Amino acid sequence: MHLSPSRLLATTLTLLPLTNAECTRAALLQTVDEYLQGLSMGQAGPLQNIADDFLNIENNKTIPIVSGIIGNILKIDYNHTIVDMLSCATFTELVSSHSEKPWVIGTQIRHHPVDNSVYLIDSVVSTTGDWFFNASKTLHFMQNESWAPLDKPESRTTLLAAADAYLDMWTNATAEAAVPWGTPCDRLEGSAYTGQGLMNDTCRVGVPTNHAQKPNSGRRYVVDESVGAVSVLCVFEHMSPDAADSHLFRLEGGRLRFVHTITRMSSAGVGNPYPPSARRG
Ligand SMILES: *[C@@H]1O[C@H](CO)[C@@H](O)[C@H](O)[C@H]1NC(C)=O
Ligand SMILES: *[C@@H]1O[C@H](CO)[C@@H](O)[C@H](O)[C@H]1NC(C)=O
Ligand SMILES: *[C@@H]1O[C@H](CO)[C@@H](O)[C@H](O)[C@H]1NC(C)=O
Ligand SMILES: *[C@@H]1O[C@H](CO)[C@@H](O)[C@H](O)[C@H]1NC(C)=O
Ligand SMILES: *[C@@H]1O[C@H](CO)[C@@H](O)[C@H](O)[C@H]1NC(C)=O
Ligand SMILES: CC(=O)N[C@H]1CO[C@H](CO)[C@@H](O)[C@@H]1O
Repeated sequence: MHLSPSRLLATTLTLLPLTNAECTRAALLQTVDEYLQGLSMGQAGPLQNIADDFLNIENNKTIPIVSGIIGNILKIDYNHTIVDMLSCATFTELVSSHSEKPWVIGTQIRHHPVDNSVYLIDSVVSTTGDWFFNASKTLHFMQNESWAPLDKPESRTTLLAAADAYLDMWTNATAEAAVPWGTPCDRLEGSAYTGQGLMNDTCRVGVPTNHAQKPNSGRRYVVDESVGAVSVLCVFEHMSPDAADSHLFRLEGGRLRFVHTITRMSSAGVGNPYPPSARRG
């Protein structure tokens, strides 16, 4: 069939928006900067390009962003971000240790690829009283690790399989054998570390043996092949009450090198990011 010039023009015009329909790394990192700026200022104002269907989830509960952690003024000591271009998402871990109210936070931010607008900020927010919480220790250990880009990126399939095998250990007796344990491997569980001469640089300690437990459910992934990292937010249903959890894994040469965990474990449980006394103003 022969296309008339006007038909051709129409086709070109229809296709034009599609050429813009892609996730950009700069836009993802821009939002992370804005989010960190917002936390530093104690307000959501710096966040631009928010989608109409935006949701803010903290510790497995949907709450207005202004009622959440961003209402506190944080002095951020450390931040580290991985970027998932396929899912158009990022994961950022950050530590704020120098105050009466210290925080260790893991945040996934998801964007619509069409216009890079933010439709979800999904965080695990931990503070005093949470699982092995000690922000200055966490800061010290995090700052000592290298998460630099790998010479040879890890495949998405390898990263997802490793993360799932690890998180399946609570319910599946054969999952432990499927985890690509590395040597050395350092796990930072809250502030409890297996590196720096503390536990012989092994991550294969304290692994669950009671496989009748409830699952680590509702897993949300952010995968960065270039640094061999995968972030998973989920709910630890085997804790009582349910605990909001963040696991960040780093593989090197296909083997597990680092594991970071942040687990919201207060008596208030999932859905109560922090007590009212922690709020600003
Ligand atoms: C986040 O970390 C980067 C270095 O990785 C640093 O340049 C930046 O200032 C940090 N941002 C904040 C808000 O602390
Ligand atoms: C955190 O750990 C450091 C180093 O072990 C210790 O000196 C400090 O007292 C701990 N902080 C709290 C609040 O427990
Ligand atoms: C971590 O600390 C050790 C000494 O305890 C040092 O040899 C190593 O270079 C440090 N690594 C990084 C990435 O800071
Ligand atoms: C348990 O884990 C193994 C190893 O990853 C896997 O092959 C198997 O399918 C899992 N079983 C269930 C019930 O998920
Ligand atoms: C580290 O390994 C040595 C030698 O195998 C062992 O004696 C020691 O108990 C181990 N330390 C820890 C904390 O597991
Ligand atoms: C808001 C939210 O994400 N709620 C989830 C909390 O965790 C349970 C168990 O995984 C889910 O069923 C909820 O959807």
